[in-house]
Amino acid sequence: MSAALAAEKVKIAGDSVLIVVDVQNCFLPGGSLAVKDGDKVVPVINRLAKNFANVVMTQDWHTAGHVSFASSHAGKKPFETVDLAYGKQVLWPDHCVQGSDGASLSKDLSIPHAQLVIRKGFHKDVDSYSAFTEADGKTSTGLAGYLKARKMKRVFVTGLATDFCVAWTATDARKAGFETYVIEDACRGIDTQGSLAKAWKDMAKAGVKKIQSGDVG
Ligand code: VGL
Ligand code: ZN
Repeated sequence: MSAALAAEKVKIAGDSVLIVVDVQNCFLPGGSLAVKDGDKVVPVINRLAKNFANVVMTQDWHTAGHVSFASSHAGKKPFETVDLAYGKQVLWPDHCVQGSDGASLSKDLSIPHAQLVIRKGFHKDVDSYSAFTEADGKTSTGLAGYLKARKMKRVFVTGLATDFCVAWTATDARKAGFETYVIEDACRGIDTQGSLAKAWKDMAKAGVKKIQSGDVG
């Protein structure tokens, strides 16, 4: 890191919360929707988490036969899209089915002090990349209310996948009024049809700040 940047460390305070997005077996090597190098985020997140008094984790938590699964749409394959009532939906391999092994958080996460695990995507006909608002753009998960009740002001987002659940969570955190950082080296992306570059562009436009784990102190 440059000397200029080192002087500008982003301070973690009592009103800062680390959000660990979807570090679940399905998104890790060997999982049904494995993110390339997804496991590499785990040691980085474990290290970061030691510096945060406040940690929230999320869990993608779908019904069997969920609308986001390609298998629920005749003739469709994973990574194709369909138009649903709430907009365009990317279709995925079956993943993170409630109560399944694939839906479990990685056993290598070491964050015993995490205070809340928020589950999302549990309505059969609506996806939820964001930990704040479902893909219909209006159904709240309750996370913004929780964080506000806990007097949180700064949100640091990490986890999987950069271009979907991390990006949507970070953008919605900004919309809810939180100062929002995404820690790039604590995330990995899926990158389908240019989604990773687009996600970073959209996040920047929303006022989300991109930093590295070494910038936090
Ligand atoms: C995710 C695709 C489908 C994610 C979840 O965690 O980024 N991506 N469901
Ligand atoms: Zn999902």
